[in-house]
Amino acid sequence: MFCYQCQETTKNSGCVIRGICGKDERLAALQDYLLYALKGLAAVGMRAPAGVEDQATDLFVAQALFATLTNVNFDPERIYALTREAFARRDALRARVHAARHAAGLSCPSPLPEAGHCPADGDIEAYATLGAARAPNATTHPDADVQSLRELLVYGIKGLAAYCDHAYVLDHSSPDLLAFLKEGLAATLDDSLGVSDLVALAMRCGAHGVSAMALLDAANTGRFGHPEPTQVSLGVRPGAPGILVSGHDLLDLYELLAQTAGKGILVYTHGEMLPAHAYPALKAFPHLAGNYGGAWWEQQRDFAAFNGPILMTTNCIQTPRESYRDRIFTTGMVGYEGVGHIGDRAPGGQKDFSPLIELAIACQPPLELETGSVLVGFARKAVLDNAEAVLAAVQSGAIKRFVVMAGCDGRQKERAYFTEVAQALPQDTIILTAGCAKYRYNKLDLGTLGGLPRVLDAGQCNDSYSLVAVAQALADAVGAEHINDLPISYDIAWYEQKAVLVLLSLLHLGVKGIRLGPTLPAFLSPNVAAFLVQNFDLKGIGSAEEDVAAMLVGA
Ligand code: FSO
Ligand code: SF4
Repeated sequence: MFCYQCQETTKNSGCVIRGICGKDERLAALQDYLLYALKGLAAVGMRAPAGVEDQATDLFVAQALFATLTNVNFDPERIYALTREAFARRDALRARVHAARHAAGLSCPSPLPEAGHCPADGDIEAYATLGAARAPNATTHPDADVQSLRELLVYGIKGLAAYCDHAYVLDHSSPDLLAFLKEGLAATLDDSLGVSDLVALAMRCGAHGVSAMALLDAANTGRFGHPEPTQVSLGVRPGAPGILVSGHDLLDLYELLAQTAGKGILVYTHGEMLPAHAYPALKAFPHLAGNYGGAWWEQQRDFAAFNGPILMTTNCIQTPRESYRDRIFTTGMVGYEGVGHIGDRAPGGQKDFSPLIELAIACQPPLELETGSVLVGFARKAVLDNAEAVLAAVQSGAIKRFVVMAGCDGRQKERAYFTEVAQALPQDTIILTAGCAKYRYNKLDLGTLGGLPRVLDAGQCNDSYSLVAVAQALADAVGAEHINDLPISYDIAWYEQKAVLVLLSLLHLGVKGIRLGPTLPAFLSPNVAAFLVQNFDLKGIGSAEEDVAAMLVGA
């Protein structure tokens, strides 16, 4: 196997024996073959004349891509089924495209790449063998920079696919976004595209990332209201069993809350579900009891102690320990071999969470891990409602600098850097955060500034959009030409492919001088990394002390 799509890749080079995430060789090969099939399907889709496009297939591509993100789907049979479906859709679409082009008197532009017509037959082991031959290091392009940019594009597209799926779950659609997934995937099979074409595609991927995050923001706020500043309890309410919900899918949480109402069961959030407490339609449920535990990588400790059922709505799932294996459930695109799965909702219906509810009633209450609370809910509306005060504080010099510390958390001890930066930033700075990166400092008492907490938590990683909206509003208010002219520094933590998309989105917006850590992506070739340094002043992280000193003078 060879996989280097996430920040925790072995030796910051590539996982070759088994993924640090737990992905084994067979699953890696099956995922590689699924990606290959999706690229073939996309290549066929790109030839469809107007009127032959197939929105259901385009959405399928997004969902199947989502299954290949880090820590989403560890179920080989599910990946195999998705690959079979990809090939079946490819072959059906190819027949329709062929007939439509023939009827319109159109000739074939060029031969389809192999992925567009290879045989679809094979059992799961045959697919694994074929997939092993399509690992990123098995299909390298002779030009290392083209290879690197293809991977950058694929990982950005995976992040885009995940956010598209989240928005579509809430009935917010965008054919443009799905069309770009197709275009970008097909481009990675096109040998006529060189470095400058692929750089342009990566930037367009970033532009679509901004649109996807805006779409998801509209979907979440349209359905659940605008986040409001909210104190979230970190302890447990005594005496009642609980269900723990993790991941990013707010609709799953909503339906679970509705189905558990009045049943004597408390619902707690974990990891990236923490921001749910700020949404009016979710916080209205009195049995939404608090947030339990830390970031995704602490789940094995947290889930063992929780005692009740756990629902994984999206990434990041880790190998379940025996102590809670029969209490953890997946749903949506998440999967884990041997773990209970809650099926999709029928059109207009709800998911059926009764297996978790029945189990919860028979479980002990959670063990308390900590006490206290954290403050969430500083998404764009909550911050902009305070715009005058924020602006006055900036103009008077009371707020000297904002530091965007969005992104992901992870296991590596080097991530202590982000805690150290948060602690070392002076009292006249504000930290803007989104994503699970916040767990490195959101429980510290960093005080307030001008009536605002010094850590403004906009929400999940997709709510990085809120941070951009705040920066843009601030730039407009002070008459700055570009958000780069504001006193804002970026110190971003990344882990998986949604974060790659967030990075491309920031680059598309022209943000310069981003620090990215704990390491730069292994899939950046030396020349591609140098290009990002030269054109965007992208930097790796240094020591907390040096970086804080540099950020305070705008470097
Ligand atoms: Fe984190 Fe995992 Fe939100 Fe990611 S829980 S790491 S970038 O999946 O999606 O921030
Ligand atoms: Fe390794 Fe990350 Fe790939 Fe898992 S997702 S196999 S940890 S590079």
